[in-house]
Amino acid sequence: MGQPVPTPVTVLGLGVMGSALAAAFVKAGHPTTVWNRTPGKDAELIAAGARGADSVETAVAAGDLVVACLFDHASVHETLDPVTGILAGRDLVNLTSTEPAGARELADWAARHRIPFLDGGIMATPPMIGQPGSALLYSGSAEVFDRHRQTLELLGSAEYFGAEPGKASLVDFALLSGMYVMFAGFYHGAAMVRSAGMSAAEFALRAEALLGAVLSTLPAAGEQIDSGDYSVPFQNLNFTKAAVDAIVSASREAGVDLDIIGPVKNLIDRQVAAGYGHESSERMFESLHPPARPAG
Ligand code: FVH
Repeated sequence: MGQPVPTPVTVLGLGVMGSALAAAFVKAGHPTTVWNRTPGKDAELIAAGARGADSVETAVAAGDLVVACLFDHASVHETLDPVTGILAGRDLVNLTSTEPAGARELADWAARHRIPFLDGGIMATPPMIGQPGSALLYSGSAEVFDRHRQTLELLGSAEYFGAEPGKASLVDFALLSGMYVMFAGFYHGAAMVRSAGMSAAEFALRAEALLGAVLSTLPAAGEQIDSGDYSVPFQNLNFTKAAVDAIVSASREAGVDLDIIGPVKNLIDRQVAAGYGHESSERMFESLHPPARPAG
């Protein structure tokens, strides 16, 4: 039996990320057609073996799998609304960063136009595409995911989160929120130590070591949050409150704004005021008024 014929892929959007995606498909031998709104961004890809299309219509017509990697939700509609007739029956994977509600809206739009649709979130930077550590999250049509799983794995590990089209985007944004808040905490610390003459670069080495070490406690924290039982503390809220109050005071002394650490103190204070000081610090999660735990 011969090798399976590689799926013809179309990539719409040749920004830094779209170009990296297209390059991964070309490298793996997929017939790859590329299109970009502003001409001239396809030269390297064409030199590597891609076919450049001068219109969205031509590009879409060339692909069994159409990957959109555009600026935002509005640019996806601007690009695809005029070509729904040609897209009908072709598999569309949207890798443009789109909010969950936007992903659901696109899924409804696609269903109305008979376009099998999968939404995706990219947990990687452009140079990471196709390299170990690149991860892409998908939700929407299981059929599209199953049909193209091997092709999608060329970009990074491919994880499917189910038929609800907004779920991959929700997980994507939840992960990014953790990342941004962690970096903001680093910026706060760097501002504090600057008052004593330490550079951010020097502080970063220490922060990297500490944060790297404590990250391994996340799975246990997640399990405790899911259980809803905070009665056995790893570190109790009274202890954490004393530490964060001291950080607030040291920050004031260093002349650093409390915009980042202040809300953390508020989360703790609300639980302590409610009488939970002897329970685990993970209880500050409850200050966020999370929705009820899923059954099971
Ligand atoms: N770059 C990254 O690290 C992140 C990683 C996580 C996921 N994001 C998302 O990927 C989408 C594309 O990101 P990008 O880095 O390729 O972005 P740019 O280099 O700015 O390229 C944007 C492309 O979108 C085209 N475009 C913009 N507006 C329109 C429009 N109205 N109609 C058609 N195309 C449009 C733009 O074309 P041009 O300006 O060259 O004509 C670029 O091809 C994005 O959702 C990230 O959040 C990347």
